[in-house]
Amino acid sequence: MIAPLPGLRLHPGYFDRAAQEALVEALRAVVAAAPLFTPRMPKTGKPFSVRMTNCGRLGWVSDAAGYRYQTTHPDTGAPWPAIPAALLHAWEALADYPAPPEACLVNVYAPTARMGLHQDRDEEDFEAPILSVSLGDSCVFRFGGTTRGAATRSFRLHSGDALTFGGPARLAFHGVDRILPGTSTLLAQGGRINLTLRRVTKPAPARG
Ligand code: MD3
Ligand code: FE
Repeated sequence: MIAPLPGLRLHPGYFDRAAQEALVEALRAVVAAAPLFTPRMPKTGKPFSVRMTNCGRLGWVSDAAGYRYQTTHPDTGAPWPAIPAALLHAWEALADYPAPPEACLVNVYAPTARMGLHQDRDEEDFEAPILSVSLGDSCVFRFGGTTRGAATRSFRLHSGDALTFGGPARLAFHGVDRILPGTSTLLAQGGRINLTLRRVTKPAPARG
């Protein structure tokens, strides 16, 4: 048994079924304004198995030129739609951080999609936690230490779960080993959606 890194907080079932359905409706509007795109690996251009979009002032994108945050959709050039209010409320309740999130990455997993072990380090501000919300089919989530070689452990994330990653967990390696098809009835087509809310820039210091 590997001790989890301090700073990881799991809130199982934070969103009840009605709240999950409302989030899916809000995400339909997000995807209508900002269509899903297939990110590609820097340099190789190899496509991710996960499709993505974003809401918020800044969106995370990846293509042959690299990983970055930008204010516009890579295909349409339009600004990203607003972050749904229910997610802003969850950030206020769970993030313990004095500034709002700037980016909400929407990852859409088909039943065979996965995400390799990685760190999230394209942000300027590592003091803010990351808030993740799972919807749809459960997945096997893998979580390790702050070096690639550190021991990892895996656990399942279910529809409606919220997690915050702050402190040492903010820079932990993590990934999604696999989706567990047929474990949720939330999404008619099956699969999984993950929402990741992040602060990207450092907030202006409070004046006093
Ligand atoms: C731990 N997404 O978008 S969410 C990502 O399920 C990403 O789609 C996965 O990793 C997904 O970058 C995992 C949980 C998560 C998100 C960000 C983290 C865990 C994290 C950042 C630091 C440590
Ligand atoms: Fe990540």
